[in-house]
Amino acid sequence: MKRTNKTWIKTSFLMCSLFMLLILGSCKKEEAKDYADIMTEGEMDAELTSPPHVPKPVGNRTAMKLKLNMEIKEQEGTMTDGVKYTYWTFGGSVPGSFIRTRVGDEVEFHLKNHPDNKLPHNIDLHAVTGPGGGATSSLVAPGHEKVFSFKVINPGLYVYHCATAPVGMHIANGMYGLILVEPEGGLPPVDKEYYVMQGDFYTQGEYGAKGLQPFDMNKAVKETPDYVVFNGKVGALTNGGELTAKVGETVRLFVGNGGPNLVSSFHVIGEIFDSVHIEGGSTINKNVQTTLIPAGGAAIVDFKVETPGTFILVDHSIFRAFNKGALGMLKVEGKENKNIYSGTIQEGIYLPEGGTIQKMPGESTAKTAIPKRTVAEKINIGKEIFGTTCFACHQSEGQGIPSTFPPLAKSDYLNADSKRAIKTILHGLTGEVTVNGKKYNNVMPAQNLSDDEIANVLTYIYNSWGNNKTEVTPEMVKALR
Ligand code: HEC
Ligand SMILES: [Cu+2]
Repeated sequence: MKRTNKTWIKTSFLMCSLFMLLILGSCKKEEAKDYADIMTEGEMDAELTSPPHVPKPVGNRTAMKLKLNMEIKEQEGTMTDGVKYTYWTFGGSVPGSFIRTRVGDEVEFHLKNHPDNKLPHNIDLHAVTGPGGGATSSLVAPGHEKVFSFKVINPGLYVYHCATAPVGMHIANGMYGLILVEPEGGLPPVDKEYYVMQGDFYTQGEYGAKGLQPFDMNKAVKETPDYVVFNGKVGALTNGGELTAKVGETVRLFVGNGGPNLVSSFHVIGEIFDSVHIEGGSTINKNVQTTLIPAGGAAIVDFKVETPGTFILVDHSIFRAFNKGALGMLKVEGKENKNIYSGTIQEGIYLPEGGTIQKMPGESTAKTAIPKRTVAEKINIGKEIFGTTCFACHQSEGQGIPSTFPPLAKSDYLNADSKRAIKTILHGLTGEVTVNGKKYNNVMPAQNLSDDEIANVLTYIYNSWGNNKTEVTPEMVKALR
């Protein structure tokens, strides 16, 4: 009996192993499928789009011959308010036009160098199997056109860039973009698709220094950029350029990093990537918070948006986001879903050392009568709140940080209108504001504070650092909530 049992186990083990081997074998074959021999059927013009848009999905179409016309333009553009930069572009945008193909396509690439340009350029596409990724066949002088052709045989999301010497300088000036090679049958459909690409820029003036800023080779070599941005400029994805979606939709971001130097720790504040094509390849990672995108690399991130709100795209090397421009927005509209995100349920001040206004759990703000406070009491409490909530951005003496966080000390903006100041704290502030003659174009998130807390912190600020001594009351805040 024992013996038969053992034999049986042995046999089934052997069978299992054989079976596994068979499965593995067939899997392997599938992965290594050779697309070099796929025949193309028919011909069409490739659709090109500028960021943040992408051409329509390939769907079920067969491999085809794609005629692709790309024009190189050297042109002046805006880096941020009052700051100009001479960009070198593929197709007139930074990043360059998005190219969408399917595996097996044969691309006939026409690279045109506009006659008004000053320099020769070429293109190295990481999706190309061949010398220089096309660079060796595509060097083209101003007023000329070069044609070369290639077959895309590996599915994935790939960077392309100029590779003309000095290569770093051509990339630093914006000469990069993405080419997508979809697998057979296409990527799984989603509701929204967008194109986002990070790049670092090196200017002779510091961040925000006005005027036309020439490229700074020294800073580029030292890898100390003044700007790190999405889609070629500060604020490309804010102030009307926000990406949008509706609650319940699935969103796909094709994210690239042109560099030339920095690696991106790509993150969306308040979202988790349901799936990520790591490095733009075929391996899918699930439930990712931050994905690393190398210079000259890419990733495809998919997620479903379940709650409304503004979700902030950042390079989580976070000073780049708040001080160098690597910040974008995804605005999601629709019905709240309290199951997934409750919003603030309870709020109160936390003063570990003998705080006077702690609240008991469950006590609702509405029921608690706010005690009458003297201006001096308000200033005291307000100072604590400032030190925990506002100070990180506006700094300890309300002096702010040039070009990034406006001052609250002697702020003409603050002193001109206390209602506006209250609303700023209640609802946040984005878009351009001018404070003491300097422009700011950044994001202040809405602050989760009670009427009383806002009254106290503003009274403190108005009674400090040379401001106009306004007293703000909880009633004033309530009226604007
Ligand atoms: C995460 C950073 C951040 C925090 C925290 C923050 N702010 Fe701001 N605040 C900003 C930014 C950025 C702006 C400018 C927004 C723009 O450019 O549109 C701003 C603008 C303002 C303004 C109007 C402009 C001015 O300088 O007068 C006031 C008033 C203000 N904040 C008050 C506060 C108060 C009070 C708090 C704390 C309760 C606070 N902020 C917390 C970033 C922040
Ligand atoms: Cu170039």
